[in-house]
Amino acid sequence: MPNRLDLETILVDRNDGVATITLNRPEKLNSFNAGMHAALKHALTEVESDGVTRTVVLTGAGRGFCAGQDLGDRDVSDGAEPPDLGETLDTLYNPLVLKLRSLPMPVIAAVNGVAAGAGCNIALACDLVFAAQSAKFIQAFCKIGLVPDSGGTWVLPRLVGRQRALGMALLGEPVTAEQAQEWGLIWKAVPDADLTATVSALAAHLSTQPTKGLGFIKQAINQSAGHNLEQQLDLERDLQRMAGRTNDYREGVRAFMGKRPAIFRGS
Ligand code: LHQ
Repeated sequence: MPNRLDLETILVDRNDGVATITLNRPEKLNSFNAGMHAALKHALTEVESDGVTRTVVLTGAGRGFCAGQDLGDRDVSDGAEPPDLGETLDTLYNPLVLKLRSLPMPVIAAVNGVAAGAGCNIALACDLVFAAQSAKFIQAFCKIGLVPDSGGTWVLPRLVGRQRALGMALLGEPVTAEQAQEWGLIWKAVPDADLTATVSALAAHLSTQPTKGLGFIKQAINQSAGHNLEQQLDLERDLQRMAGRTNDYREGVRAFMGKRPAIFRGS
């Protein structure tokens, strides 16, 4: 499989601490091929290390967010060697999900339209998910004989419980943005026309907040799923120790005591 970097498939806009990453294969509902995976990996590596990005927004170009894997990318004709989809997950999707979850700043998914298959689960790997009211969340895998991947079987029961997770995964029916919000699958459904402004305002706000502290919060919540209470208390202690050594903690307390707005630098 080629792993070339197709930069046109991923657009990156950086502005005042917010990096907006747009999946850009609209004619294929932003489904993933190897080139788009490589470009997204490159973009995420850059925003992680550029020293200025304090919030990441992930969205899609055109009428969809992402329809998962590009199904035209595999030879499924009679006589063709069966593809090793496990390898695709190992090398492309799993590292992507882990990267989104471990970025040391908030990642917002702005789900502008349908999020299907791995596209749905990549949105759910982000920290806060906003969706346009017309967007739909579809665990499409069962329709083509596959298993929800990209963390779907892990995140769904944790977010919405076993029954709804199984309903989504076994039936592959679209879940509306409003239903998704009601179930706790996503943070908020907003009118289509308001999605960009709502997410931009939130991203701008988050980029003025104590970025290191937000990164520690994200780490604590993410790790809680595999911890008992004692382990989690230990983790909170370790993270709080680090948070207490940040400049932003000092600034936050000084601003509170001085009855003035805090100016957080993300350090
Ligand atoms: C597409 C796709 C698509 C290519 C729409 N591929 N062209 C991981 C490991 C490795 C391999 C296997 O997969 C995985 C993880 C996965 O993600 S498996 C699940 C893959 N995704 C799906 O099964 C979803 C397939 N798409 C759909 O069911 C529909 O397109 C949805 C429900 C997302 C949207 O339906 P509509 O709004 O009616 O749009 P459409 O079907 O007309 O799609 C628009 C165009 O996009 C169309 O092309 P065309 O040339 O006819 O205009 C589609 O063929 C193309 N497209 N999804 N995944």
